[in-house]
Amino acid sequence: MSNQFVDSVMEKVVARNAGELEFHQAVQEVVESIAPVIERNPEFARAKIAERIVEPERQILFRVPWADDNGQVHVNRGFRVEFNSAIGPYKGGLRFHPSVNLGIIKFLGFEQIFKNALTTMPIGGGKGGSDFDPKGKSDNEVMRFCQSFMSELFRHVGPDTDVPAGDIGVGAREIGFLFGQYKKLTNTFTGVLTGKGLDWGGSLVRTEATGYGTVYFVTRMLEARGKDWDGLKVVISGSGNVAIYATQKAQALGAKVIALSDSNGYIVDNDGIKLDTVRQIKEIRRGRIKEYVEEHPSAEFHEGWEGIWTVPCDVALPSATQNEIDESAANTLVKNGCIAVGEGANMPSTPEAVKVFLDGGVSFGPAKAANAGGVATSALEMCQNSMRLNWTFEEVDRKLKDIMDRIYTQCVEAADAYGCGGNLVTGANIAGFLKVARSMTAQGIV
Ligand code: NDP
Ligand code: 2IT
Repeated sequence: MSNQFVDSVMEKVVARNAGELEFHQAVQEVVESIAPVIERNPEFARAKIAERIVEPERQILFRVPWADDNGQVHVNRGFRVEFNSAIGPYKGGLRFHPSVNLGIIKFLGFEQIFKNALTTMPIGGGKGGSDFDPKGKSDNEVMRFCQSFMSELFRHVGPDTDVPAGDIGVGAREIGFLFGQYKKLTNTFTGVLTGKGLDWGGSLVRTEATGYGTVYFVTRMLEARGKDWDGLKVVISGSGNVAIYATQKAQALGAKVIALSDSNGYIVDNDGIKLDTVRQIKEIRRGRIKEYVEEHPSAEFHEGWEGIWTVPCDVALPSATQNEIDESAANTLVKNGCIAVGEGANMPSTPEAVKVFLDGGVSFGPAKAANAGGVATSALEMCQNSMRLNWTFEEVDRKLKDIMDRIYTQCVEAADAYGCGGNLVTGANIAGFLKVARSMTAQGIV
């Protein structure tokens, strides 16, 4: 029955979304996990919850024309996939990267449904973005692009409808330009975006939240093995928002972060990464990670991002992009003694890599649980915007920590309840699914 259910859902998903491999991959994992839930809850089967949840409620594709500093006109494609609103307004980031296509936005939007449910906050799932590449563009070019993007998106979003935020290539600068254009077009000052600046409606800790949250989640995984961060060697891929603040928190808890990367290659500093240098390069200069070795000549730079997983470590926090750890990289990590993996990025491990980790006794924190701290803090930003007041750093950080603890507990309990104790992948999928499935059932066939 389980296999039949998985095959029948997947057959339709593949036929209806041809060529969208990342989307198929994300759906396959969830559908496999929830097969026993459907078997135990016939009302979900009758209401065709699984078949409905894999179909976005709405998909918006639009033209984004803009002119560069030389007056040349460019045309990009904009996306917003409003996937599921059963438990709250659509919520999820915007990704600006040349690799963006509909399948990638759909995989991210689908993951977001379950992640957002796990946060315990009232937020539905959505994702958007563009194949625009902010790298090498001037601030004015980025501003014109963002204004053009929002000139279409504004009619589809709103503080009670759909609330975008950042993701790859979208940080404080882009959120500022997007917010300014939304405000101008609608003449309203609302919490329509999260990740806003602290002077104009942003929340303390949102910048740090995804990286911090991942480290809080892995703290619980380590505790279950009777360990803490003190003295552990940590490898973190990427050197963007998630990687930087995962590094900061892991270091604060006593770990030694020895490697970071970008799409060109990776640095290894066996004395421990000097985060001030990384922040100067990435956040201020918008430079490349290889510039780190100019200031710290005892560190090494290696061409090629894939090699980072050959650096021996106790804990790996993949925090760059999807499918960055394949089966062979996972085998290398296990062989080198890695005991825990926390996914800061979305779907960074291939299904084969996940199997290697689970079979190899590695504590594995799947993305939709481990990196949920970012969107959870976005929901706390929405909360503060609605109340028109701001919490202190300590208050938001304490709430974030509580949320990550509750996510961990939900994953463990759901895995136990379905006879797969210790498997947080299955646990996360089941716990996230149950909340959305109950809500969809209660709300009828809509
Ligand atoms: P940033 O744009 O700040 O940083 C992305 C980092 O990953 C850069 O160092 C980038 O290098 C590197 N990278 C390596 N390969 C790729 C590739 N093929 N495509 C894009 N980037 C690549 O993004 P974030 O840190 O915000 O996001 C990193 C991951 O975390 C993503 O998977 C995102 O979906 C996920 N995430 C982010 C959240 C957030 O709040 N920001 C919340 C939850 C998950 P380079 O500069 O060379 O491109
Ligand atoms: O993948 C993610 O959870 C994010 N990029 C954050 C989304 C958000 O709305 O804060």
